[in-house]
Amino acid sequence: MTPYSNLEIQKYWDNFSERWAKYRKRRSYYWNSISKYCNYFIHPNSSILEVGCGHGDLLNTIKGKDKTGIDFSAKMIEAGRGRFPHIEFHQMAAEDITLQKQYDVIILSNIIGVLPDVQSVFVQLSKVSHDKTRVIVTYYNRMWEPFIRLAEFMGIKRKSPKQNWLSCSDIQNLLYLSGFESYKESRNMFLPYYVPLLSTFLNRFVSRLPLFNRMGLSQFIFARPIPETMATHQLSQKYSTSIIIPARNESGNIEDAIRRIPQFGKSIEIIYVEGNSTDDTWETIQAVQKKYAHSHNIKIMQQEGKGKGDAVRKGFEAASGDILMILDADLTVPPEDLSKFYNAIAMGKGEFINGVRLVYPMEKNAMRPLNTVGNHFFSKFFTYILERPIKDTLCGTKVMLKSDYEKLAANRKFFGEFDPFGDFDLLFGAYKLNLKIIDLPIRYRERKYGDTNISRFRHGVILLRMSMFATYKIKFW
Ligand SMILES: Nc1nc2c(ncn2[C@@H]2O[C@H](COP(=O)(O)OP(=O)(O)O)[C@@H](O)[C@H]2O)c(=O)[nH]1
Ligand SMILES: [Mg+2]
Repeated sequence: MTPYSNLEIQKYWDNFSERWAKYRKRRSYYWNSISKYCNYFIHPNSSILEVGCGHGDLLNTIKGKDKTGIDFSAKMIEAGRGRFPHIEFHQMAAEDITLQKQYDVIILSNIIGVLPDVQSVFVQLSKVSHDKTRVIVTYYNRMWEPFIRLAEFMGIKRKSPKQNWLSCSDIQNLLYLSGFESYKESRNMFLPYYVPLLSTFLNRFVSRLPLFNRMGLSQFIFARPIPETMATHQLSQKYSTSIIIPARNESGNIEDAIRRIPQFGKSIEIIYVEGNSTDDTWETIQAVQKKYAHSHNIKIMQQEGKGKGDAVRKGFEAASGDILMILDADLTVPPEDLSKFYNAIAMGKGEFINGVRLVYPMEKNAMRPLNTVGNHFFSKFFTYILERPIKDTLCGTKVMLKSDYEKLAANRKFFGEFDPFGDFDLLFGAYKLNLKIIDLPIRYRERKYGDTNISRFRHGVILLRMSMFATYKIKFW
């Protein structure tokens, strides 16, 4: 049964329906900016559900293959069907969702402020979610409450029904209580009206700068269903893994890698990708493949192109495992630790597992001082850009599902082929795919054989240039 307060609100929206289209149109700059931001993270093939869709204006401007909207106001739904015939509409209370489908993306845009019981709505979302569903909650930033009240008082803004004014952590907590974890949040927008140049400057630039980005009016919270806990035997049966080992002048490390990689998951495939070596790395790889043929599934290949990034991409293409891992051939990331990466992704702790060298103290010569300073700088910088704590960007080991990598590779033109090392390419791609990125600390070791292939100054400049480019593509578009 719909609670009494709900009926009152329903009446309010029914009455409002007639003026809704006009009102949305007048405020289209503000509303479109919300669709635009959500669209950045939505794949065009996704199925979308909007809860509290009104006439469906947001759904109409959002990417997606099939779109469904529910709203408890019959008048809103009726008008929506007339305006947007390509959207599937249902008159339905958010507290009692009876749809039979699971959606890739569920959006609640500026509705939680007027729901009498937000938690009971969030609980409903489980019915229409699968493991990889993304929930996007948009809402006013609570810091703006006095200004919005003032705007309503002065008649600049439409008077809305009494708002809940939930803070970001209130919303995250309500999501958590309902079975969802929020893994990323962001804010933007200082001027919700279009004033040529000024709006662009304030909204696209200033509101996205550090510190200012806490104050934006529009707030976005990204959440996903909390993964179920899994018994150890389930975990070990869940995925097969491909470990890609890029190698240039690593002859003395090749066999150690095989000896030290532990057993985990359903099965392991090891892929060596050699390129541009001046020592006998390739011969060693061939010999090791033969020597371990009885016990290990080893593929070997040589790259035509240059650089680690190119080698990793070649290995990823050839991989047949469910999970893709990179292991640097210099074994500075201990191969024994790969099982931690497996557990993290198989348990669903994260969807992109980022190795981190900067948590544990390092072996004395593992990283040169200037590299350490550089790495700390990039860590701060990336935490800002990617809106998640990213302690290290350049650790050799990064892990993701092959199915996600395929989407990342298909979308590579968005960032362009700009990264010779491949680390940023993967991190940015994962951000754009809206994956949950998590750090996994490892103990970074000294190289036992050979020399680094990286030249600090030349590559440092390339990294800076890539960061600038990414800042533009991720933050200030
Ligand atoms: N196939 C291939 N592997 C490379 C190339 N450049 C570097 N690597 C490998 O990529 C990994 C990381 O390189 P490394 O020289 O250790 O860089 P650092 O860890 O930043 O000092 C190592 O396993 C290298 O052997 C390349 O051009 N081709
Ligand atoms: Mg190295």
